[in-house]
Amino acid sequence: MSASTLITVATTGAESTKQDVPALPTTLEELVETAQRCEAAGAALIHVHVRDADHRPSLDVARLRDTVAALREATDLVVQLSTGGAVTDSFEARLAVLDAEPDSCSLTCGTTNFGDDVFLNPYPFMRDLYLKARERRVVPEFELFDLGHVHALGRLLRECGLPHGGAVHCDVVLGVPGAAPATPESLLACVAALPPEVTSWSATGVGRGHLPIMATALAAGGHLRVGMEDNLLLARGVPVEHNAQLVERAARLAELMQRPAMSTSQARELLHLG
Ligand code: KMH
Ligand code: ZN
Repeated sequence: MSASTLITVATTGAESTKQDVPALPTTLEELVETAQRCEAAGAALIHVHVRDADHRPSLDVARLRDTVAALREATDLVVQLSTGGAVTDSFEARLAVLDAEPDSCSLTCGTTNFGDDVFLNPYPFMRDLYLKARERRVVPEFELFDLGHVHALGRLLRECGLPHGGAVHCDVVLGVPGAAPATPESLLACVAALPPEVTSWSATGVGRGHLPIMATALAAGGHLRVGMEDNLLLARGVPVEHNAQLVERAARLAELMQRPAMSTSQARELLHLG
């Protein structure tokens, strides 16, 4: 079991609107300020979705490049761009995210119902994204929303070999409406089925399941992802005002479990980033 805990912060996502959630960091200035406070609170990796001037989700490559550069300038966080984007984004636009040259990218291992929508990730797209990430020397983080995604990850690794750097890090995302629920049982079933190539894993609970998922992940040797992409309430009726609150709580729990938050350099070692 890793002696320390990688804390990833997923600050923004593509689903909540600025109008509904004014505290959501949607401008570059807000994102950089958020990243700095989250790094100080114990985060080592930032999962990024960018927004356009109207606060709408965007996969514009110039905007993504500027964001990567600004985050590198202002923090030492590992910068991960979402290739999931929004459910309306094309495969082409999602593949082009890699042209912004992040350290890491998300790679979801299967199609899933996503509320009333469908988040499309057919196997040939997963493979194209995986091969392009390796060619661009970007380290993928495999997003697993369901037990079937865990098996699809195994197929990808068997058929295509290891990713750039050789580390295989995945994030079990539970509680998406339409996918596996955010329960300790789901998390442990997914973890038990992880392919042998996996070198580390984290877990995310969407919505109110985030606390039991965090506690289970820490107890089972996993790492943590928190943030306003996944959860907008600190407790019933108490909105999150800043992503750093969620990171601070995760870091406190990790410390109590005697697996304190890892530094950004430890995160780079874990993920085999140069
Ligand atoms: N916004 C979701 C459709 C990812 O970042 O890779 C996809 C998502 C996963 O958030
Ligand atoms: Zn995301």
